[in-house]
Amino acid sequence: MPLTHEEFAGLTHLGSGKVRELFAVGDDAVLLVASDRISAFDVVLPTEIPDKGAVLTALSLWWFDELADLVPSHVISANVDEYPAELAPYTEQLRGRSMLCRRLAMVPVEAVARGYLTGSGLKDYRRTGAVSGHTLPAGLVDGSELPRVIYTPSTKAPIGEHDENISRADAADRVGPEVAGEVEKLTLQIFGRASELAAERGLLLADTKFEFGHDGDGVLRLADEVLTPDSSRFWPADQWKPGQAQPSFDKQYVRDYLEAAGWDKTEPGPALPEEIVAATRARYVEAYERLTGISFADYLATA
Ligand code: Q0Q
Repeated sequence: MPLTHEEFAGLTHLGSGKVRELFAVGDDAVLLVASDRISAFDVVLPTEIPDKGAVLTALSLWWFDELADLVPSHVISANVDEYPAELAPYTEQLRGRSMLCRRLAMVPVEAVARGYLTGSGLKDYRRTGAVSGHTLPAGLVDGSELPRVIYTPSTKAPIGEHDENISRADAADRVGPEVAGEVEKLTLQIFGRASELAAERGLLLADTKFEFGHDGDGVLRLADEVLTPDSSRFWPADQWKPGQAQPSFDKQYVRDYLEAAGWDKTEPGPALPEEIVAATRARYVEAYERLTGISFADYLATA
């Protein structure tokens, strides 16, 4: 069965994402656990992708290191053998797929940067000609590269609902102008760095979502997962073709299978055949290895 918070029954469960779990560890730390679950069209599918949680954890950890000169992160450790004693019963279930992090006071807006127009941004653009208050040129289509990278904050919707894009002014009203400005500046800086690195490796970073929070000393830290295929849209650069839905680097095999199966996109979703599972696992591993230059086998061997 997919890893769920019931497998960690002795821990204090703080929340669940579609494919991740959050636990409290003492008063000052949290444990982020990434499952092998995969979602498509907003539905968590019944079939797991082996090692998906470990690949995405490895990728977040690598990005946190890469970005450390721009912004501190919330990570305390990802070495399960150093975790607090209360986690000891779960060491092997946590190995490679978890991060022990500082417990932060989270900034209550999603920090989204977009270099290309798709998803909710495209939807808003088609309705209003703008996204989060950024008026865009006429004639843009699905997958269009934007004239410049834009910061499009959104609300943090409960599970099962969609985040709502808000204006930068609204974000400032919610979190204060100083924090809003710092979050925007960091989001655009990080996106610029990451999109350059991805492009050098043949991947277009279309958009991504960051979460930030303040630690006990008031330091703003980059939190959650970072620049993974679950928090970002990565497209193969050599297949980029504006005017249609772009192939997802990691989920396209799953999406194509589900469309061909005639699934009506309601829960629980069909089981995935093993060849789709294997090909999708390979895509996650390829994304990690292409972006980091590190073999996933080496990561697993040292986790
Ligand atoms: C925190 N989340 C995300 C989540 C459910 C992930 C709150 N360092 C932190 C973090 C982080 N990261 C959070 N809270 C306090 N300190 C993370 C959205 C929610 C499952 C997985 N929400």
